[in-house]
Amino acid sequence: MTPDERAAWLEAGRKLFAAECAFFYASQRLDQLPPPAGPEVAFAGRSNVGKSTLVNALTGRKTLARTSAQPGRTRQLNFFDLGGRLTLVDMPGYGYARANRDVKEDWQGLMFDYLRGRPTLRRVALLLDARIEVKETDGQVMDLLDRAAVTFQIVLTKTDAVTAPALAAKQSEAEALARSHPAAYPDIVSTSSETGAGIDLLRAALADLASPG
Ligand SMILES: Nc1nc2c(ncn2[C@@H]2O[C@H](COP(=O)(O)OP(=O)(O)OP(=O)(O)O)[C@@H](O)[C@H]2O)c(=O)[nH]1
Ligand SMILES: [Mg+2]
Repeated sequence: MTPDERAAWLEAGRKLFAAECAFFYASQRLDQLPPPAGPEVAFAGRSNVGKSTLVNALTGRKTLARTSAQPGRTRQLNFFDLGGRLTLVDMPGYGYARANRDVKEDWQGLMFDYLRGRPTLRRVALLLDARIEVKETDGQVMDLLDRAAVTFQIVLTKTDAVTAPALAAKQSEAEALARSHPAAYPDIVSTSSETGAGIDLLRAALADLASPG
């Protein structure tokens, strides 16, 4: 990309995410999803990785998606319409062992079924906490997305909370993971919802998937 192309790319992301963003649907059951319409991007990752906080940071709204210091906050698929051009889906987290067993199986089952079968799902932003080692469940979700041929992009979160060398090591690890999964988008994005680092890059990457403005 030339500097001019890059500036235009970032501007497209800024413009998309400056649009009105509104919550419009929550589902706890797969037969209660909103009818598939425009392109969707889902935010997936372990409980507490920062999915809901990232949706807020991208849209510049502090309380659009509900967040919590306790894992297991988001318990349904929450759908947000971004300017009529892109749907953002804040997902429940996986790997939260303390959830009540039935509830856990219910929402985690929904999540996997959604990821496998949603025709309008254009990409999954797969969040990995920069402070925490990659877990077995992360690998299982990446395998599932490979099998379902759903493109996913690895997004590192909470980069404000690690040292520069630790972040560099994490980025190499994430890039290696992306290379080893056929459904992975090659570029990873390192973000902090706290400082705003990388948020403009992720906005631009997601704007590539949106309906024309
Ligand atoms: N330092 C730091 N903390 C963050 C960042 N993003 C999120 N957090 C914190 O991480 C915790 C979890 O954030 P959530 O956005 O609720 O996480 P989630 O992935 O939606 O969690 P579930 O809905 O439970 O799956 C909160 O205490 C956030 O303040 C970040 O970029 N930096
Ligand atoms: Mg959440």
